[in-house]
Amino acid sequence: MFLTKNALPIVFVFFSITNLYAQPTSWNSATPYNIGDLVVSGESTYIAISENSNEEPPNATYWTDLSVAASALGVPEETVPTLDTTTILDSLSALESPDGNPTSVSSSKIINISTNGYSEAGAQKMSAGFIISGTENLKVYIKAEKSQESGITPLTNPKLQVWNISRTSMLYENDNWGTNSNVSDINALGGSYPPIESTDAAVLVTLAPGAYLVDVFGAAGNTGKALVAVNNVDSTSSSQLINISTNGYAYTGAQKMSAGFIISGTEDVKVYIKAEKSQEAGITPLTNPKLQIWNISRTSMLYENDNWGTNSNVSEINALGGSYPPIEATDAAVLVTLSPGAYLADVFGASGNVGKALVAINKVN
Ligand SMILES: [Ca+2]
Ligand SMILES: [Ca+2]
Repeated sequence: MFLTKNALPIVFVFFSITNLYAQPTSWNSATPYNIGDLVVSGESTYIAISENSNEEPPNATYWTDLSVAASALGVPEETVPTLDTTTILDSLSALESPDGNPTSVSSSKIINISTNGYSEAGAQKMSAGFIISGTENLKVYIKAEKSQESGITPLTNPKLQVWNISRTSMLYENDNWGTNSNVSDINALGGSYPPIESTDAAVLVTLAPGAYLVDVFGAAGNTGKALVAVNNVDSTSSSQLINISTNGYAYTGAQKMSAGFIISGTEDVKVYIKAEKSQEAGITPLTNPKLQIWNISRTSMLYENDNWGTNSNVSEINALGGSYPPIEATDAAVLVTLSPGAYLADVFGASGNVGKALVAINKVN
């Protein structure tokens, strides 16, 4: 789909295709099409995946939406027609869902994910993980703020470290955000991006596709509740954030752990959210976590789950495979389709118990 609320991507994609390749033509019932031909039908551009004539798109046997192909391949839309047919077909077959129907891939993105949780000492610190998918570098803004919630013990003077996923290399470290050499760029982000207090921590960095960890802890070994946020602030990169998880302490009531995320774009996104008992060593885990998804104003609870096996679509969760299905039967998860907007995911013990949990938010289409 070319239609998106983001004006820059529209212009970029449209002119790239116009300049580099033949303009896609309107689909015509009398024209024979070869693999790789581009046509416009309705509001979408399609690429032929099989020779055909008089097979009007959408028709998954002969045509694939260009944005779907681009997502499957992890490349910009304008790159798809330059690839060899085998590469395109292989990537699309990998998208086949268990029922044999091609999976639709949303052009909407998760652009911001944050977690309010407790950071305790040592191994019990709060740690956020995230994945950048795609082929291009992505500018991301990461901050660790003293929680401004009421009725909690805040983490004063937080510090953050960005590590590679294997934790063999610390890539960035910041204690107080004003000490960054690019602090003017952080201020220029505006809105709620710059941290609230001078002792909050932040970095604005460009990262290659891959998986990363962000540790948040008190600069003086102190503990308390902090907000860790990872934001896609890149208006040109085709890469995107597809996953973020946070390991943090969930207490009761206002001291529960809460993750927030924003979906930008115009299409619905299938999102998988889970709350797992932390499997880290040397910590007190949150046994039997429960999960609630709220609208951002917290006026409406959209979904609730205690134990993931009770979901009516549990077979779809199992079909996600890999590390997606929760580890324990008492872990919580939902696989839901959400419209663009802002949401909250609350994590807490099902019986008022407390401990460390993992909350993860994944875009799965
Ligand atoms: Ca600090
Ligand atoms: Ca549970």
